[in-house]
Amino acid sequence: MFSKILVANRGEIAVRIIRACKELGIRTVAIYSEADRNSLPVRLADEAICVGPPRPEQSYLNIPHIVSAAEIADVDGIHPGYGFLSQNAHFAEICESCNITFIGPSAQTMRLMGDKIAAKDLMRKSGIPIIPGSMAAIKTKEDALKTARRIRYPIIVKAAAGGGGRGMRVCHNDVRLVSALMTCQVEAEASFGNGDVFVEKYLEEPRHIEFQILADRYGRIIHLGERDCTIQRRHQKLIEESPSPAVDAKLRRKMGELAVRAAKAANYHSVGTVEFLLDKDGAFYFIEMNTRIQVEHPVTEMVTGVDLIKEQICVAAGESLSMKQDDLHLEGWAIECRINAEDPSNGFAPSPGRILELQVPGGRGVRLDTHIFSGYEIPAFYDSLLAKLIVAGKTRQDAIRVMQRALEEFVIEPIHTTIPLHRQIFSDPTFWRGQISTNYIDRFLQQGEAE
Ligand code: MV4
Repeated sequence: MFSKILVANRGEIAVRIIRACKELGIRTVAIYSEADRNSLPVRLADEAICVGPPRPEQSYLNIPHIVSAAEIADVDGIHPGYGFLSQNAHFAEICESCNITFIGPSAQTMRLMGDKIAAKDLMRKSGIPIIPGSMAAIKTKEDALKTARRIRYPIIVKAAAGGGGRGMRVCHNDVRLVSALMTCQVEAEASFGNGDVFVEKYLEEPRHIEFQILADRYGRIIHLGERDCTIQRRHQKLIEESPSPAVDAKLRRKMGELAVRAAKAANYHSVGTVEFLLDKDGAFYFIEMNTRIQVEHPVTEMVTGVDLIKEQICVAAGESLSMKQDDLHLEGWAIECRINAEDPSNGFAPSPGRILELQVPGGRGVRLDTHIFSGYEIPAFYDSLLAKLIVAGKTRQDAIRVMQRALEEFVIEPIHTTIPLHRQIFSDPTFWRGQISTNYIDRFLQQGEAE
Protein backbone atom coordinates (compact mmCIF):
# COMPACT_ATOMS: atom_id res chain seq x y z
CA MET A 1 0.00 0.00 0.00
CA PHE A 2 1.08 3.61 -0.51
CA SER A 3 2.67 5.44 2.40
CA LYS A 4 2.17 8.95 1.00
CA ILE A 5 0.05 10.31 -1.86
CA LEU A 6 0.26 13.69 -3.57
CA VAL A 7 -3.14 15.03 -4.58
CA ALA A 8 -2.64 16.82 -7.91
CA ASN A 9 -5.90 18.72 -7.82
CA ARG A 10 -7.92 21.32 -5.91
CA GLY A 11 -11.45 21.92 -4.63
CA GLU A 12 -13.95 19.30 -3.60
CA ILE A 13 -12.20 16.37 -5.30
CA ALA A 14 -8.93 17.13 -3.49
CA VAL A 15 -10.88 17.05 -0.20
CA ARG A 16 -12.59 13.79 -1.26
CA ILE A 17 -9.23 12.12 -2.03
CA ILE A 18 -7.58 13.33 1.19
CA ARG A 19 -10.49 11.90 3.19
CA ALA A 20 -10.14 8.49 1.50
CA CYS A 21 -6.38 8.49 2.15
CA LYS A 22 -6.91 9.28 5.82
CA GLU A 23 -9.30 6.35 6.18
CA LEU A 24 -6.70 4.11 4.52
CA GLY A 25 -3.92 5.36 6.80
CA ILE A 26 -2.04 7.02 3.93
CA ARG A 27 -0.31 10.37 4.47
CA THR A 28 -1.27 13.18 2.07
CA VAL A 29 0.41 16.06 0.30
CA ALA A 30 -1.76 18.83 -1.13
CA ILE A 31 -0.47 21.03 -3.91
CA TYR A 32 -1.95 24.48 -4.32
CA SER A 33 -1.73 27.61 -6.44
CA GLU A 34 -1.25 31.06 -4.92
CA ALA A 35 -5.04 31.54 -5.23
CA ASP A 36 -5.73 28.45 -3.10
CA ARG A 37 -3.34 29.13 -0.22
CA ASN A 38 -6.18 29.20 2.33
CA SER A 39 -8.19 26.35 0.84
CA LEU A 40 -9.71 23.38 2.67
CA PRO A 41 -7.53 20.67 1.06
CA VAL A 42 -4.44 22.64 2.17
CA ARG A 43 -5.78 22.62 5.72
CA LEU A 44 -6.75 18.93 5.70
CA ALA A 45 -3.62 17.45 4.11
CA ASP A 46 -0.59 16.48 6.19
CA GLU A 47 1.64 18.67 4.03
CA ALA A 48 1.04 21.33 1.40
CA ILE A 49 3.30 22.67 -1.33
CA CYS A 50 2.69 25.72 -3.51
CA VAL A 51 3.22 24.88 -7.18
CA GLY A 52 2.77 28.29 -8.78
CA PRO A 53 0.60 31.28 -9.65
CA PRO A 54 -3.21 31.10 -9.93
CA ARG A 55 -3.44 30.35 -13.66
CA PRO A 56 -3.87 26.58 -14.13
CA GLU A 57 -1.11 26.36 -16.78
CA GLN A 58 1.31 27.71 -14.19
CA SER A 59 0.20 25.54 -11.26
CA TYR A 60 -2.22 22.57 -11.50
CA LEU A 61 -1.07 21.85 -15.06
CA ASN A 62 2.59 22.59 -14.44
CA ILE A 63 4.13 19.12 -14.71
CA PRO A 64 7.73 20.05 -13.72
CA HIS A 65 6.52 21.87 -10.60
CA ILE A 66 4.17 19.07 -9.56
CA VAL A 67 6.75 16.34 -10.12
CA SER A 68 9.33 18.40 -8.16
CA ALA A 69 6.83 18.71 -5.28
CA ALA A 70 6.28 14.94 -5.40
CA GLU A 71 10.03 14.27 -5.28
CA ILE A 72 10.62 16.73 -2.43
CA ALA A 73 7.75 15.29 -0.38
CA ASP A 74 8.92 11.76 -1.28
CA VAL A 75 5.49 10.39 -2.21
CA ASP A 76 4.92 6.97 -3.76
CA GLY A 77 1.66 7.84 -5.53
CA ILE A 78 -0.03 10.75 -7.30
CA HIS A 79 -3.81 11.04 -7.49
CA PRO A 80 -4.83 13.35 -10.36
CA GLY A 81 -8.57 13.65 -9.51
CA TYR A 82 -10.61 14.78 -12.53
CA GLY A 83 -9.82 17.53 -15.06
CA PHE A 84 -6.31 19.04 -15.03
CA LEU A 85 -3.75 16.24 -15.65
CA SER A 86 -6.10 13.32 -15.01
CA GLN A 87 -6.20 12.16 -18.65
CA ASN A 88 -2.70 13.26 -19.62
CA ALA A 89 -0.77 10.17 -20.78
CA HIS A 90 2.51 12.12 -20.87
CA PHE A 91 2.11 13.06 -17.19
CA ALA A 92 1.38 9.44 -16.27
CA GLU A 93 4.58 8.37 -18.04
CA ILE A 94 6.65 10.97 -16.22
CA CYS A 95 5.25 9.84 -12.86
CA GLU A 96 6.13 6.22 -13.63
CA SER A 97 9.63 7.17 -14.81
CA CYS A 98 10.16 8.84 -11.41
CA ASN A 99 9.01 5.66 -9.68
CA ILE A 100 5.79 7.28 -8.53
CA THR A 101 2.54 5.42 -9.21
CA PHE A 102 0.05 7.40 -11.27
CA ILE A 103 -3.29 6.46 -9.72
CA GLY A 104 -5.17 5.71 -12.91
CA PRO A 105 -4.96 3.44 -15.95
CA SER A 106 -1.79 2.96 -18.01
CA ALA A 107 -0.50 5.79 -20.19
CA GLN A 108 -1.06 3.51 -23.20
CA THR A 109 -4.75 3.00 -22.36
CA MET A 110 -5.24 6.73 -21.77
CA ARG A 111 -3.63 7.58 -25.10
CA LEU A 112 -5.78 5.01 -26.93
CA MET A 113 -9.06 6.17 -25.35
CA GLY A 114 -8.07 9.82 -25.86
CA ASP A 115 -8.26 9.23 -29.60
CA LYS A 116 -12.01 8.87 -30.16
CA ILE A 117 -11.51 7.36 -33.64
CA ALA A 118 -9.11 4.69 -32.35
CA ALA A 119 -11.39 4.00 -29.35
CA LYS A 120 -14.42 3.58 -31.60
CA ASP A 121 -12.49 1.29 -33.93
CA LEU A 122 -11.38 -0.90 -31.02
CA MET A 123 -14.97 -1.15 -29.75
CA ARG A 124 -16.31 -2.04 -33.21
CA LYS A 125 -13.74 -4.84 -33.47
CA SER A 126 -14.75 -6.03 -29.97
CA GLY A 127 -18.43 -6.32 -30.87
CA ILE A 128 -19.62 -3.23 -28.98
CA PRO A 129 -22.35 -1.28 -30.79
CA ILE A 130 -21.13 2.07 -32.14
CA ILE A 131 -22.94 4.87 -33.97
CA PRO A 132 -22.73 4.49 -37.78
CA GLY A 133 -20.23 6.88 -39.33
CA SER A 134 -16.76 7.27 -40.79
CA MET A 135 -14.35 4.56 -39.66
CA ALA A 136 -11.28 6.79 -39.97
CA ALA A 137 -10.40 10.49 -39.93
CA ILE A 138 -12.21 12.47 -42.63
CA LYS A 139 -9.56 14.21 -44.72
CA THR A 140 -11.51 15.74 -47.62
CA LYS A 141 -15.00 17.07 -48.29
CA GLU A 142 -15.45 14.20 -50.77
CA ASP A 143 -14.81 11.75 -47.89
CA ALA A 144 -17.43 13.54 -45.80
CA LEU A 145 -20.03 13.69 -48.57
CA LYS A 146 -19.56 10.01 -49.38
CA THR A 147 -20.20 9.07 -45.74
CA ALA A 148 -23.21 11.39 -45.69
CA ARG A 149 -24.73 9.49 -48.68
CA ARG A 150 -24.44 6.30 -46.64
CA ILE A 151 -25.65 7.38 -43.18
CA ARG A 152 -27.92 10.36 -44.18
CA TYR A 153 -28.59 13.50 -42.19
CA PRO A 154 -28.58 14.70 -39.44
CA ILE A 155 -24.84 14.22 -39.01
CA ILE A 156 -22.48 15.26 -36.24
CA VAL A 157 -18.83 16.20 -36.83
CA LYS A 158 -16.56 15.42 -33.88
CA ALA A 159 -12.88 15.97 -33.14
CA ALA A 160 -10.84 12.78 -32.61
CA ALA A 161 -9.06 14.44 -29.69
CA GLY A 162 -12.27 16.01 -28.35
CA GLY A 163 -14.64 14.30 -25.98
CA GLY A 164 -17.11 15.50 -23.41
CA GLY A 165 -18.84 17.49 -26.14
CA ARG A 166 -15.89 19.68 -27.04
CA GLY A 167 -15.43 20.43 -30.73
CA MET A 168 -18.72 18.99 -32.02
CA ARG A 169 -21.00 20.32 -34.80
CA VAL A 170 -24.40 19.12 -36.00
CA CYS A 171 -25.39 19.55 -39.67
CA HIS A 172 -28.47 18.85 -41.76
CA ASN A 173 -27.21 19.23 -45.35
CA ASP A 174 -24.17 18.99 -47.63
CA VAL A 175 -23.36 22.72 -47.54
CA ARG A 176 -23.33 22.79 -43.74
CA LEU A 177 -21.37 19.54 -43.56
CA VAL A 178 -18.56 20.88 -45.74
CA SER A 179 -18.24 24.08 -43.70
CA ALA A 180 -18.53 22.20 -40.36
CA LEU A 181 -15.73 19.91 -41.51
CA MET A 182 -13.40 22.86 -42.16
CA THR A 183 -14.20 24.71 -38.90
CA CYS A 184 -13.93 21.52 -36.85
CA GLN A 185 -10.54 20.64 -38.34
CA VAL A 186 -9.16 24.13 -37.70
CA GLU A 187 -10.61 24.30 -34.17
CA ALA A 188 -9.41 20.81 -33.28
CA GLU A 189 -5.89 21.59 -34.48
CA ALA A 190 -5.90 24.82 -32.43
CA SER A 191 -7.37 23.34 -29.22
CA PHE A 192 -5.88 19.84 -29.20
CA GLY A 193 -2.92 19.97 -31.62
CA ASN A 194 -4.69 17.23 -33.58
CA GLY A 195 -6.94 18.29 -36.45
CA ASP A 196 -8.44 14.83 -37.10
CA VAL A 197 -12.22 14.81 -37.22
CA PHE A 198 -14.83 12.11 -37.87
CA VAL A 199 -18.53 12.10 -38.62
CA GLU A 200 -21.40 9.97 -37.40
CA LYS A 201 -25.17 9.87 -37.51
CA TYR A 202 -26.61 12.43 -35.11
CA LEU A 203 -29.03 10.89 -32.64
CA GLU A 204 -31.87 13.22 -31.68
CA GLU A 205 -32.79 13.47 -28.02
CA PRO A 206 -30.81 10.53 -26.69
CA ARG A 207 -30.08 9.85 -23.04
CA HIS A 208 -26.55 9.85 -21.73
CA ILE A 209 -26.00 6.62 -19.79
CA GLU A 210 -22.56 5.82 -18.41
CA PHE A 211 -21.33 2.67 -16.68
CA GLN A 212 -18.88 2.75 -13.78
CA ILE A 213 -16.02 0.31 -14.22
CA LEU A 214 -13.60 -0.96 -11.58
CA ALA A 215 -10.61 -3.05 -12.66
CA ASP A 216 -7.48 -4.35 -10.97
CA ARG A 217 -4.05 -4.87 -12.53
CA TYR A 218 -4.75 -8.59 -13.07
CA GLY A 219 -7.57 -8.34 -15.60
CA ARG A 220 -10.46 -8.63 -13.16
CA ILE A 221 -13.13 -6.14 -14.21
CA ILE A 222 -16.57 -5.39 -12.78
CA HIS A 223 -19.17 -2.72 -13.41
CA LEU A 224 -21.07 -0.84 -10.71
CA GLY A 225 -24.20 -0.06 -12.65
CA GLU A 226 -25.08 3.06 -14.57
CA ARG A 227 -25.47 6.76 -14.05
CA ASP A 228 -27.95 8.82 -16.01
CA CYS A 229 -26.31 12.15 -16.90
CA THR A 230 -28.86 13.32 -19.42
CA ILE A 231 -29.47 16.67 -17.69
CA GLN A 232 -26.70 18.85 -19.08
CA ARG A 233 -26.29 22.36 -20.39
CA ARG A 234 -23.60 23.08 -22.97
CA HIS A 235 -22.04 19.71 -22.06
CA GLN A 236 -21.84 20.64 -18.41
CA LYS A 237 -23.74 18.08 -16.37
CA LEU A 238 -26.14 19.59 -13.84
CA ILE A 239 -27.90 16.56 -12.35
CA GLU A 240 -26.86 12.90 -12.30
CA GLU A 241 -28.68 9.90 -10.90
CA SER A 242 -28.28 6.19 -10.36
CA PRO A 243 -29.95 4.00 -11.37
CA SER A 244 -31.33 5.48 -14.60
CA PRO A 245 -35.12 5.74 -14.91
CA ALA A 246 -34.64 4.47 -18.49
CA VAL A 247 -32.70 1.28 -17.65
CA ASP A 248 -34.34 -1.90 -16.35
CA ALA A 249 -32.56 -4.98 -14.95
CA LYS A 250 -32.39 -6.69 -18.32
CA LEU A 251 -30.93 -3.68 -20.15
CA ARG A 252 -28.53 -3.08 -17.25
CA ARG A 253 -27.18 -6.62 -17.57
CA LYS A 254 -26.71 -6.24 -21.33
CA MET A 255 -25.11 -2.78 -21.21
CA GLY A 256 -23.03 -3.73 -18.15
CA GLU A 257 -21.61 -6.78 -19.90
CA LEU A 258 -20.67 -4.68 -22.92
CA ALA A 259 -19.13 -1.99 -20.70
CA VAL A 260 -16.95 -4.65 -19.08
CA ARG A 261 -16.06 -6.00 -22.51
CA ALA A 262 -15.10 -2.46 -23.61
CA ALA A 263 -12.82 -2.08 -20.58
CA LYS A 264 -11.24 -5.49 -21.26
CA ALA A 265 -10.56 -4.52 -24.87
CA ALA A 266 -8.82 -1.36 -23.63
CA ASN A 267 -6.65 -3.38 -21.22
CA TYR A 268 -8.15 -1.28 -18.49
CA HIS A 269 -7.16 -1.01 -14.85
CA SER A 270 -8.31 1.54 -12.22
CA VAL A 271 -11.76 3.16 -12.18
CA GLY A 272 -13.23 4.33 -15.46
CA THR A 273 -16.46 5.09 -17.24
CA VAL A 274 -17.93 3.73 -20.44
CA GLU A 275 -20.35 6.25 -21.98
CA PHE A 276 -23.32 5.22 -24.09
CA LEU A 277 -26.08 7.11 -25.83
CA LEU A 278 -29.46 5.43 -25.43
CA ASP A 279 -32.16 6.30 -27.95
CA LYS A 280 -35.94 6.27 -27.58
CA ASP A 281 -36.23 2.73 -28.98
CA GLY A 282 -33.83 1.30 -26.41
CA ALA A 283 -30.92 1.00 -28.85
CA PHE A 284 -27.61 2.07 -27.34
CA TYR A 285 -24.17 2.90 -28.66
CA PHE A 286 -20.70 3.33 -27.18
CA ILE A 287 -19.48 6.93 -27.53
CA GLU A 288 -16.36 7.25 -25.42
CA MET A 289 -14.50 5.97 -22.39
CA ASN A 290 -13.38 8.31 -19.62
CA THR A 291 -10.11 7.20 -18.07
CA ARG A 292 -10.52 8.99 -14.72
CA ILE A 293 -12.66 9.19 -11.62
CA GLN A 294 -15.62 11.37 -12.50
CA VAL A 295 -17.32 14.27 -10.74
CA GLU A 296 -20.54 12.26 -10.42
CA HIS A 297 -18.97 9.12 -8.87
CA PRO A 298 -20.79 9.63 -5.51
CA VAL A 299 -24.19 8.59 -6.88
CA THR A 300 -22.71 5.19 -7.67
CA GLU A 301 -21.19 5.03 -4.20
CA MET A 302 -24.59 5.74 -2.64
CA VAL A 303 -26.38 2.88 -4.41
CA THR A 304 -23.56 0.29 -4.28
CA GLY A 305 -22.00 1.07 -0.89
CA VAL A 306 -18.56 0.99 -2.55
CA ASP A 307 -15.98 3.73 -1.85
CA LEU A 308 -14.68 4.25 -5.39
CA ILE A 309 -11.70 6.41 -4.43
CA LYS A 310 -10.51 3.85 -1.89
CA GLU A 311 -10.93 1.05 -4.44
CA GLN A 312 -9.07 3.12 -7.02
CA ILE A 313 -6.17 3.60 -4.61
CA CYS A 314 -6.13 -0.07 -3.60
CA VAL A 315 -6.03 -1.41 -7.16
CA ALA A 316 -3.35 1.15 -8.06
CA ALA A 317 -1.30 -0.21 -5.15
CA GLY A 318 -1.54 -3.67 -6.75
CA GLU A 319 -4.29 -5.19 -4.63
CA SER A 320 -6.62 -7.54 -6.43
CA LEU A 321 -10.35 -6.82 -6.60
CA SER A 322 -12.13 -8.21 -3.58
CA MET A 323 -15.61 -7.89 -5.08
CA LYS A 324 -17.21 -10.08 -7.73
CA GLN A 325 -19.89 -8.90 -10.13
CA ASP A 326 -22.49 -11.05 -8.36
CA ASP A 327 -21.66 -9.42 -5.00
CA LEU A 328 -22.87 -6.09 -6.32
CA HIS A 329 -26.47 -4.98 -6.04
CA LEU A 330 -27.89 -1.54 -6.61
CA GLU A 331 -30.01 -0.51 -3.65
CA GLY A 332 -32.23 2.54 -3.51
CA TRP A 333 -31.86 5.68 -5.60
CA ALA A 334 -29.26 8.44 -5.57
CA ILE A 335 -29.30 11.88 -7.19
CA GLU A 336 -26.59 14.54 -7.36
CA CYS A 337 -26.99 18.27 -8.00
CA ARG A 338 -23.97 20.29 -9.02
CA ILE A 339 -23.94 23.56 -7.12
CA ASN A 340 -21.96 26.02 -9.24
CA ALA A 341 -21.00 29.65 -8.61
CA GLU A 342 -22.93 30.74 -11.69
CA ASP A 343 -25.96 32.90 -12.38
CA PRO A 344 -28.56 30.84 -14.29
CA SER A 345 -30.68 33.98 -14.81
CA ASN A 346 -27.74 35.64 -16.58
CA GLY A 347 -26.61 32.97 -19.04
CA PHE A 348 -24.76 31.04 -16.31
CA ALA A 349 -22.17 33.82 -15.94
CA PRO A 350 -19.48 32.95 -13.37
CA SER A 351 -20.10 34.47 -9.96
CA PRO A 352 -16.83 34.63 -8.05
CA GLY A 353 -16.53 36.44 -4.72
CA ARG A 354 -16.57 35.77 -0.99
CA ILE A 355 -19.09 33.53 0.75
CA LEU A 356 -20.40 35.47 3.75
CA GLU A 357 -23.26 33.27 4.79
CA LEU A 358 -23.29 29.50 4.53
CA GLN A 359 -25.96 27.10 5.78
CA VAL A 360 -25.44 23.50 4.70
CA PRO A 361 -28.15 20.83 4.36
CA GLY A 362 -27.99 17.61 6.37
CA GLY A 363 -30.17 14.90 7.82
CA ARG A 364 -31.31 11.55 6.47
CA GLY A 365 -29.90 10.57 3.11
CA VAL A 366 -27.89 13.75 2.53
CA ARG A 367 -24.22 13.92 1.56
CA LEU A 368 -22.39 17.14 0.72
CA ASP A 369 -19.01 16.98 -1.01
CA THR A 370 -17.52 20.44 -0.92
CA HIS A 371 -14.45 22.55 -0.18
CA ILE A 372 -16.33 25.73 0.70
CA PHE A 373 -16.71 27.30 4.14
CA SER A 374 -18.04 30.54 5.54
CA GLY A 375 -15.59 33.29 4.54
CA TYR A 376 -14.26 31.31 1.53
CA GLU A 377 -13.26 33.45 -1.44
CA ILE A 378 -14.15 31.78 -4.76
CA PRO A 379 -11.23 32.32 -7.15
CA ALA A 380 -12.04 33.32 -10.74
CA PHE A 381 -9.38 31.06 -12.27
CA TYR A 382 -11.04 27.65 -12.02
CA ASP A 383 -14.26 25.84 -12.82
CA SER A 384 -17.25 27.05 -10.87
CA LEU A 385 -18.16 23.84 -8.98
CA LEU A 386 -18.71 24.73 -5.32
CA ALA A 387 -20.40 21.63 -3.99
CA LYS A 388 -22.06 18.38 -4.94
CA LEU A 389 -25.30 17.79 -3.10
CA ILE A 390 -25.97 14.06 -3.17
CA VAL A 391 -29.05 12.40 -1.75
CA ALA A 392 -30.15 8.81 -1.36
CA GLY A 393 -33.67 7.49 -0.94
CA LYS A 394 -35.51 4.19 -1.16
CA THR A 395 -37.10 5.09 -4.48
CA ARG A 396 -36.63 7.86 -7.06
CA GLN A 397 -39.59 9.70 -5.60
CA ASP A 398 -38.16 9.44 -2.11
CA ALA A 399 -34.76 10.71 -3.30
CA ILE A 400 -36.44 13.65 -5.08
CA ARG A 401 -38.24 14.60 -1.85
CA VAL A 402 -35.00 14.45 0.12
CA MET A 403 -33.33 16.63 -2.55
CA GLN A 404 -36.14 19.19 -2.45
CA ARG A 405 -35.87 19.40 1.32
CA ALA A 406 -32.04 19.67 1.20
CA LEU A 407 -32.15 22.37 -1.51
CA GLU A 408 -34.54 24.38 0.68
CA GLU A 409 -32.08 24.21 3.58
CA PHE A 410 -29.07 25.21 1.47
CA VAL A 411 -28.01 28.88 1.73
CA ILE A 412 -24.91 30.34 0.07
CA GLU A 413 -24.81 34.16 0.13
CA PRO A 414 -24.25 36.66 -1.45
CA ILE A 415 -22.97 34.96 -4.60
CA HIS A 416 -25.16 33.53 -7.36
CA THR A 417 -25.45 29.74 -7.52
CA THR A 418 -27.40 27.05 -9.36
CA ILE A 419 -29.43 26.28 -6.19
CA PRO A 420 -32.56 28.22 -7.33
CA LEU A 421 -32.45 26.48 -10.75
CA HIS A 422 -32.25 23.07 -9.09
CA ARG A 423 -35.24 23.94 -6.87
CA GLN A 424 -37.22 24.71 -10.04
CA ILE A 425 -36.16 21.53 -11.84
CA PHE A 426 -37.07 19.37 -8.85
CA SER A 427 -40.60 20.71 -8.89
CA ASP A 428 -41.04 20.15 -12.65
CA PRO A 429 -43.56 17.34 -13.44
CA THR A 430 -41.52 16.31 -16.52
CA PHE A 431 -38.47 15.73 -14.33
CA TRP A 432 -40.58 13.84 -11.79
CA ARG A 433 -41.77 11.53 -14.56
CA GLY A 434 -38.15 10.99 -15.59
CA GLN A 435 -39.10 11.77 -19.19
CA ILE A 436 -35.97 13.66 -20.06
CA SER A 437 -33.57 13.88 -22.96
CA THR A 438 -30.47 15.92 -23.72
CA ASN A 439 -32.66 18.86 -24.75
CA TYR A 440 -34.40 19.02 -21.37
CA ILE A 441 -32.49 21.98 -19.88
CA ASP A 442 -32.74 24.19 -22.98
CA ARG A 443 -36.48 23.57 -23.14
CA PHE A 444 -36.83 24.13 -19.42
CA LEU A 445 -34.97 27.46 -19.60
CA GLN A 446 -37.02 28.56 -22.64
CA GLN A 447 -40.28 27.82 -20.77
CA GLY A 448 -39.08 30.04 -17.94
CA GLU A 449 -38.39 32.86 -20.40
CA ALA A 450 -41.81 32.56 -22.01
CA GLU A 451 -43.68 32.81 -18.71
C1 MV4 B 1 -23.73 12.68 -29.82
C2 MV4 B 1 -25.05 13.14 -29.79
C3 MV4 B 1 -25.89 12.72 -30.79
N1 MV4 B 1 -25.44 11.91 -31.76
N2 MV4 B 1 -23.32 11.89 -30.82
C4 MV4 B 1 -22.20 15.09 -25.98
C5 MV4 B 1 -21.18 14.66 -25.00
C6 MV4 B 1 -20.27 13.76 -25.75
N3 MV4 B 1 -19.74 12.74 -24.91
C7 MV4 B 1 -21.11 13.22 -26.86
N4 MV4 B 1 -22.26 14.07 -26.95
C8 MV4 B 1 -23.21 13.84 -27.88
N5 MV4 B 1 -22.84 13.02 -28.87
C9 MV4 B 1 -24.17 11.52 -31.76
N6 MV4 B 1 -23.76 10.73 -32.76
C10 MV4 B 1 -25.43 14.00 -28.79
C11 MV4 B 1 -24.52 14.38 -27.84
C12 MV4 B 1 -25.02 15.33 -26.92
C13 MV4 B 1 -25.33 15.02 -25.61
C14 MV4 B 1 -25.13 13.75 -25.11
C15 MV4 B 1 -25.45 13.45 -23.83
C16 MV4 B 1 -25.98 14.42 -22.99
C17 MV4 B 1 -26.17 15.71 -23.45
C18 MV4 B 1 -25.85 16.01 -24.77
C19 MV4 B 1 -26.07 17.30 -25.22
C20 MV4 B 1 -25.75 17.60 -26.50
C21 MV4 B 1 -25.24 16.63 -27.35
